[in-house]
Amino acid sequence: MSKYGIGQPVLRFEDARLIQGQGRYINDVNLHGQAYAVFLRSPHAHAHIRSIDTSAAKLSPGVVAIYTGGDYAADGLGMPKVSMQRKRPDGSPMFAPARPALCMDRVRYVGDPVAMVIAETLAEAKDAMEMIEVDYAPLPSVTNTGEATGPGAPPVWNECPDNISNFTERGNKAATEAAFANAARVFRRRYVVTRVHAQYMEPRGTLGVYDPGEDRMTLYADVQYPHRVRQMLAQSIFRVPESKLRVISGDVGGGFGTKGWQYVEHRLTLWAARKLRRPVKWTCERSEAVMADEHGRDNIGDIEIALDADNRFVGLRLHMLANIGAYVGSDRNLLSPFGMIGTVSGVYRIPAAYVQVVGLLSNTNPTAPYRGAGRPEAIYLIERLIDDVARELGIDRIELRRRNMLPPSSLPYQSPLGPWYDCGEFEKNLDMALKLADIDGFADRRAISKANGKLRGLGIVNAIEQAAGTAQPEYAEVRFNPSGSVTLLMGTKAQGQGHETMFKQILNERLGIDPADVQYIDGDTDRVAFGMGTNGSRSTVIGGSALFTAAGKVIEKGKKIAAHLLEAGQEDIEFADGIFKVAGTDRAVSLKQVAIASFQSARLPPGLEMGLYENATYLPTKDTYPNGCHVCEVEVDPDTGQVRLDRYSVVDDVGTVINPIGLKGQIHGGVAQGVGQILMEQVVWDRESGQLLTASFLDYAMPRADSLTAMEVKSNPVPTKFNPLGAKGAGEAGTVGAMPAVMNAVMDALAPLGVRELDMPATSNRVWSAIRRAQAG
Ligand code: MCN
Repeated sequence: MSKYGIGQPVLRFEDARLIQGQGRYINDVNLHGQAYAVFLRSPHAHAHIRSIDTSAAKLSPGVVAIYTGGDYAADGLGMPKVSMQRKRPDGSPMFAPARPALCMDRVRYVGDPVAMVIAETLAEAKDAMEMIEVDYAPLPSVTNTGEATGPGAPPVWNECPDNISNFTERGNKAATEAAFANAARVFRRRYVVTRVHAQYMEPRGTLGVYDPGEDRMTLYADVQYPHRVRQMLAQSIFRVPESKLRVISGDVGGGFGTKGWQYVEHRLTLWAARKLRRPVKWTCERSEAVMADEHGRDNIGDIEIALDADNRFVGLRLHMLANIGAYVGSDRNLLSPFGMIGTVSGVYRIPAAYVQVVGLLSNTNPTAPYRGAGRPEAIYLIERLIDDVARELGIDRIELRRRNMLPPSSLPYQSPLGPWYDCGEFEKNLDMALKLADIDGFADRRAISKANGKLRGLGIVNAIEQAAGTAQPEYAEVRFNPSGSVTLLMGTKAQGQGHETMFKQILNERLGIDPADVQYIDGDTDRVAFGMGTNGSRSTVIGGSALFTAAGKVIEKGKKIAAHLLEAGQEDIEFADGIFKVAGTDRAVSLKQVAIASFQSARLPPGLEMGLYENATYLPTKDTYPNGCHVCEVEVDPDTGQVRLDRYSVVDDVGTVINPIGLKGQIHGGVAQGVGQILMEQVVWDRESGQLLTASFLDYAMPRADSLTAMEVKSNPVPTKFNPLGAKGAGEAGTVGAMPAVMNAVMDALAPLGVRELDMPATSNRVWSAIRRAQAG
């Protein structure tokens, strides 16, 4: 087995470059003559704009231009399209208000952009921005999900008085009602999933460029889907052929879903660059990011489960309110709560289930997929509920889970909410994780904690999610150069996942090519023919399968050349480990020699086209279902309410593991984001004024190294048969399991004190208050 093949713990090739400061992030890109843009953003959650006066600002030193919504509208550019069709609960069409590039008559959340100032320097742009006079007439606002609809909720849009944008339902309502009617016991709970911001290491940025010679625009931006961004900008905004636009996404310092799509700053800097005939650059500042970006999650789930007399689950019902923000700028703003709610029945056999999701408008930033995009929320709901049910029934929560879990013999399994689980060993994951977590030692550890005046809690969670979906294909191209080295072009876009290493491993496994001979390219629409980009943990499965398929075509063509070179019949040629061989002989030629020969007409069989470059576009036929078990142990100080993460163990099944180190990194990072959300992170607005209270790291708490603990991660791979690699997605799996695992551990620690209700984030203050409330009865 090659040291670079599939399954090898190869250190990331990209890191040597990145840790030496040689990465090329968006803010590293600077062009001669560029001007600097800043955005004036609304200080109000909701206000009517009476007037905008830019006259004094325009005279400020260094100002190149100041644009408002009127200027943009006058140029007649288009709007992004929303293709998802939904309805409102009364059957009327979905209310999906488009977001303007710059607001004209109303602002609808703190941070809504109102004007763009462009100047010779960043400082001059900021100075001028302060001189713009906007006369706002503030309006009542609503930011809180639970208050966004119903009596007294101020409408975000006059055209939609109840703030209900859309409604989705899934499952069999009648069967579920019957299951509840006949059940021995029914349990109901409300769980709140808070709103968070991705807080990438690198805030967003864009550099718009116009080439008058070619009448062509180039957008440098840290986006996850360069080709889709190009298509949207070309077709919907600028109405030019895609060939008139290039999108380049270089190194990206974290995306996590919310750098997925087209932000207004992209089209505005491009538009301004074309108007001004010079590059226009915008870099989001850290203090601007929470105001400027899409956010993640934010929903309230009322979930109910029905059990029979043997404590088997017979029905599941969920009514969810999802806060989608002030606009539906693209399909992305509809994706999170809806797309993945199918896995809310978890790894359990629940014959009847029914889910309703109501998408609510509010005076907040639009929400969009953020690591897990609905799947952490789904597992959070079911796994918290199971713990609460077990506690209320006074039975063992592991036993309750085992009793209801889907055994391998029941797979493939058609869930009542849509997903079709093809394979997995859920109970084995659980057994392995309990062992890894030393569950047998928990009682002793709890006793020690107690002796020290602390509470210890254990959270055990079975996770499953739907990843690498079938909706979009992916592209790969393997290009040999005349000297036998290779250029590998991928339609996915790395944001830190280690794609270069992972794809070179697949190429090495399939073709035996030394990674040192391979140049890796992604993120440039002029160089890579096509791509859907990176989201939904799809790159390894779909991009990797495209690469596997393209490499297969290399082998097929290579066999023809090798047969000719070895003077053998093509059917006698075998290929393995980078060598073509005449079966049963020692006559062989390497792929590299074959590639070199492919550029030399005299060495080719008659009629065979010269060169060796193959590509493939791969569309999977089935989604993948990564799954696993997370076990978390926390210690809580009852005097301060402080939660300390003490132990964390994960057993994951992501099918074939391409790179165990890369996978561990993904699990660690995903768990860290789950821990962050449960223990401290939250975007908060003042309820009355709608003011954003957590715009900076002074107020928005982020996990640090000491918020985490060493993690034990093991794999229990059950390869899927539905892609040639047998891989399942992994990039979000850590977060899916971590949110419920940490919260369940906290609740387990607090249970002896009688605490039964607590929502995230489990900050010291909230935990302390919950303890005091419970003690007060
Ligand atoms: N991997 C593996 N074997 C598998 C699957 C994955 O070894 N069967 C490893 C590989 O090292 C691969 C990595 O895990 O490079 C991630 O693979 P995959 O699950 O295909 O996920 P994507 O590459 O498509 O990344 C998307 C996913 C998502 S949706 C979010 S959100 C997220 C995440 O990845 N954002 C990230 N991880 C992130 N990691 C970083 N550093 N930065 C982000 O923005």
